[in-house]
Amino acid sequence: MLALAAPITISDSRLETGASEPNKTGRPMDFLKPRLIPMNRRRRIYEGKAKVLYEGPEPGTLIQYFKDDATAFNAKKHEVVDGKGVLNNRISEYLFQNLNDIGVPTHFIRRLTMREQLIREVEIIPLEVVVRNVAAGSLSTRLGIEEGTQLPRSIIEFYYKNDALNDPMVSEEHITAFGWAAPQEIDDIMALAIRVNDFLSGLFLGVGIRLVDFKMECGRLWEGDNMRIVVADEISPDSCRLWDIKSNDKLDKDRFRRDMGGMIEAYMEVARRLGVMQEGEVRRAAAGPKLVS
Ligand code: AIR
Ligand code: ASP
Repeated sequence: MLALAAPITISDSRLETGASEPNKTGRPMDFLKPRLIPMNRRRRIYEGKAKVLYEGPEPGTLIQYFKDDATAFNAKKHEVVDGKGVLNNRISEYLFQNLNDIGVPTHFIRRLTMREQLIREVEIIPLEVVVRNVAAGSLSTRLGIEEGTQLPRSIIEFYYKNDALNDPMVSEEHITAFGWAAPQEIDDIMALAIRVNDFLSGLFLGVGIRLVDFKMECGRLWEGDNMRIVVADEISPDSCRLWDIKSNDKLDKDRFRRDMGGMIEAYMEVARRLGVMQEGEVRRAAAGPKLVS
């Protein structure tokens, strides 16, 4: 059985390296990482609900910073969940590195600190690409299919990334007519989505987790005159539905959306099973007292 008990507040200080963090405590910056410009002096390119993008150390690179903010229902529901950013940074790093390793192109270069990763600057295609293997969430609601029903085949859906419109579902017709992506790009995106789904389904199955569905984003990466579509943003329990294979326990953001509690414990369980955070590191993070600075 999984330990998904009462939510535990994780001390940020225990999870952080301190490197290029907002220097609230007046601690000296980590001089072991002199190449990084302190975060408060970096140029902020974009701030989203769960992440911030900063100018990177070289042209064509950005730094992606993972916040602890959890939002749902277009940010109508918002909470700060201590430690979430650290876990998502690690989990996303692991998944993107694996995708890079098998030749699925992504924006990911390397992790920098507990909350930051170096990425390639891409032109984000304004679509949320959702791949579903098992009925859940909005598919179940929209079509009246019971959650947990295995789908006859994987289904790819597109949503237009627009908070003001609540990310409405769109078809390929809309995408090409309004110029969000060209027909060839849609083909490339779908081919990527299938590869990502096949790979991640297997990877998660290996650690006793069913990949029910996930959302990915794509970007155009320019190399001289050549452009290719790569996987961008993040892949983490914030953007996937992950169910324990035996118990069907939810190990993802639905714990927050549905007020189930135990969100951070679920994310830690995913990190532990993937082996991305040392057993002791996860335990210390969970058991540690809240340090007040
Ligand atoms: N998703 C969609 N928008 C934001 C996110 N994170 C993800 C959900 C779920 C999948 O896309 O986390 O894994 C499908 O979501 P829904 O709500 O359409 O069922
Ligand atoms: N994170 C998005 C929001 O704030 C969608 C979601 O995950 O439910 O609405």
